[in-house]
Amino acid sequence: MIVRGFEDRGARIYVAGHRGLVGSALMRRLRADGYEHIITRTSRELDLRDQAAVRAFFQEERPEFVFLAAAKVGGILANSTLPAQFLYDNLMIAANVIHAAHEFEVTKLLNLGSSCIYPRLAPQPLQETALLTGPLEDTNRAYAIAKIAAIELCDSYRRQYGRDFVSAMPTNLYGPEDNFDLHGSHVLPALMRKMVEAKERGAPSVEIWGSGTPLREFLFVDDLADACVFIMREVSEAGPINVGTGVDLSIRALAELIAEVVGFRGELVFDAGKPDGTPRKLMDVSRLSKLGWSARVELREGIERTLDWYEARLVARQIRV
Ligand code: GFB
Repeated sequence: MIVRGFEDRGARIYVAGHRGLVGSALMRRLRADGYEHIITRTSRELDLRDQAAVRAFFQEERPEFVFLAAAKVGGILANSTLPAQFLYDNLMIAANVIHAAHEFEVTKLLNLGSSCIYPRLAPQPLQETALLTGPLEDTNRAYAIAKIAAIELCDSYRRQYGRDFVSAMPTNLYGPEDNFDLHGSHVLPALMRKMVEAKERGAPSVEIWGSGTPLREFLFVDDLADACVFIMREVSEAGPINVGTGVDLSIRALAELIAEVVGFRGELVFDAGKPDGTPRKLMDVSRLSKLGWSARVELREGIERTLDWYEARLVARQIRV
């Protein structure tokens, strides 16, 4: 068998989760780079929780490179109210895809996780070495444990079988194709939607969950896609690799910035009855920056680009109705 490198534009690349926030950014990037053989399946066509189906898919398609961007994801409310789904779905997806990648001799696999794998009160900024050094944040413990298991799977297949499986841990992501459903979404799309709708209705205020004091770091998803391609090309090591901007801000400051971009001039009302989650989770991104990668899109620019996409989607929907 000829082993092709990732720079070969004819390489067979499977993007698991190609319709999601991360997967769709990867698709944009890989298409722009001229890759000719990108393999995808919707979740209807292939249930990644079904081991036999995943095995049959790998046997049929024989991907050479895999981006594992398929996951059950959501914001703080979805994570804390659906823990069984977050744990089971993500464990099954990871176990099935990573094992099949081993069985069918995938050249390289990139597993995507999240900054919530680190202990709730780990020293900031979060270094990769903080993994498994303390208790996790309660609101997303189930999801975090599934993502930690996925890292361990990659590292174990590397150790036992010499597989080149790597794990990238992005900070909180946002951008086109994000989930704007107010129960399931993360904070940035939720606040964008609330403010766009409040501005339209002329509402005097919007509700922000929690105290507004938690600190979060936000990475534009096209920057993550760029990092994924970089890691696929350049990095072959065990352990999580942090991907972020290295800069964070409070939820209140984020809300003020989104209000400015959207043009919402009403009041921000904080609902202390809703959870704050982790007080802070700023990534230490020095490992990746030493290897030569850093984020490019500033938060304001990323918010503007996301708003353009969201408004265009709203217009498209109105036309379709
Ligand atoms: O983005 P988010 O849902 O997730 O919430 P986490 C971040 C912060 O924003 C929390 C506050 O302090 C929320 O209380 N917030 C304020 C809001 N208003 C809103 C709102 O309208 N919607 C939402 N969703 N939040 C998730 C984890 O944690 O982050 C996952 O649950 C995952 O496991 C993901 O790792 C990246 O940053 O708290």
